[in-house]
Amino acid sequence: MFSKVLIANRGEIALRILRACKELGIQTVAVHSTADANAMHVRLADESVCVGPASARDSYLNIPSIMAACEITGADAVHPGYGFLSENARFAQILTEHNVTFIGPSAHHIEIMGDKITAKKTAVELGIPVVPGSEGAVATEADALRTAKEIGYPVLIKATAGGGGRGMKVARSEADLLTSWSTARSEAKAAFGNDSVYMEKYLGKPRHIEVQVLGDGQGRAVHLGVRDCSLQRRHQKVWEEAGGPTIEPKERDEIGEICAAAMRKLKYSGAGTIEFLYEDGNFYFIEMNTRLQVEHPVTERITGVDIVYEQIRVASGEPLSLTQEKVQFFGHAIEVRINAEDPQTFAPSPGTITFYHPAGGVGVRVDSAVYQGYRIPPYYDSLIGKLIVYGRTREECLQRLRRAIDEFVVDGIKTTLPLFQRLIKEPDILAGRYDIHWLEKFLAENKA
Ligand code: MV4
Repeated sequence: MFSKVLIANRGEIALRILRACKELGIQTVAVHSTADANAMHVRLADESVCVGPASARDSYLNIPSIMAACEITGADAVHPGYGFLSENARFAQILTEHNVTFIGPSAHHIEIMGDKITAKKTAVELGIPVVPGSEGAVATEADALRTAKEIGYPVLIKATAGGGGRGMKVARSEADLLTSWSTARSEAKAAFGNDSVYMEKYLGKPRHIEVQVLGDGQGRAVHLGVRDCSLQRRHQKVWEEAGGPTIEPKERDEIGEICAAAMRKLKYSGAGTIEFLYEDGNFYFIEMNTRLQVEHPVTERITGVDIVYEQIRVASGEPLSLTQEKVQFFGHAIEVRINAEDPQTFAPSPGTITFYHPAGGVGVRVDSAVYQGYRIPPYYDSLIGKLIVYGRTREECLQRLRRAIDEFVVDGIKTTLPLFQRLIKEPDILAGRYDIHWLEKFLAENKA
């Protein structure tokens, strides 16, 4: 096991990792920007190193600075959290070359999944169902026209180097196709420095369902079931569920086992999430995230598995502590993301928290790194906490969520809590009747 882990992140996820390290008896090193000198993750770590100025690019994304922090403190591993350097293959490679363990998959696996065409080809080879589409890049006008005709309209053109929704264009008919294709190419070039695009059948009303996997890099892997993350705005998830509501246990086990078997074949190491679109009872792979995700606690809640503990264990070379038979699912969990944002416009709302009272009680978990008097800096993403609620049934979970939202007080800034107060009254939400477009339609129709 490691003796000292450097946490290359901030906010609630830095705390989450710190807590796992403490429970494992591992020393912790926090890194921070000058803007985060008073942050909770710095206070709770055994040691801390300032790695640069406020701008993330010069601090949390600054590889030489973070390498120096490893060197100075003698850390033997780095946990990257999510965002920042978590899916940077070069960072994983550099750490490995300096005999510091990257707590995550190999640079090779990060790279494969970072290129969306390679990811999809790999998925096909591993027997994971994918969205019908082009075989590889669509490089010429003739190629685009022919492929779209084969797939059938509407089609979606996606950037090979994209992901998370950036660089996509829909073509509804042949009349739109060449414009969509060339726009997608130039946008991809501008955003990623790579104009390669590919094409897929456009699914009109899917749900976003993702499978949590864990592998030990030695050919053992398990799945921890699915999460429904369809409630999103501009590719930012807002509310995530585990335990349903649409996916039956049998379907969950089938898609889960396909994913776990794929990870065994790949000898995947660490936590990963395989993202699908789900429509009319079918799963279609879209991409894989090779990191811990924001919404991992809902899976932890319904399986009892500590995902961060497992990540650290397998990174240190130990085999996975669980087998698929030992993974059991109980009840339902929902996470809502509390962002420092205006609940109507979603404009960021940094500032000082003048009063803070998190919800508590049975079935409630709060992952946050804020406290009363904390000043939220304007430089980073607006997530200030996650409220995770459990119930034996979805109904019980929703009742608890309702009372937990009522209990939660964050004063001095605007937060997304009032949005959840509205959502929890919506018949579609209560019935679990929503797809990836539901929230944006709701917001457009209910402008206050
Ligand atoms: C799609 C799609 C419809 N059809 N692919 C958006 C993010 C990226 N991960 C993939 N995305 C989509 N791919 C096909 N063939 C619709 C989306 C999509 C979406 C997916 C998941 C969650 C939210 C979304 C919001 C808009 C579009």
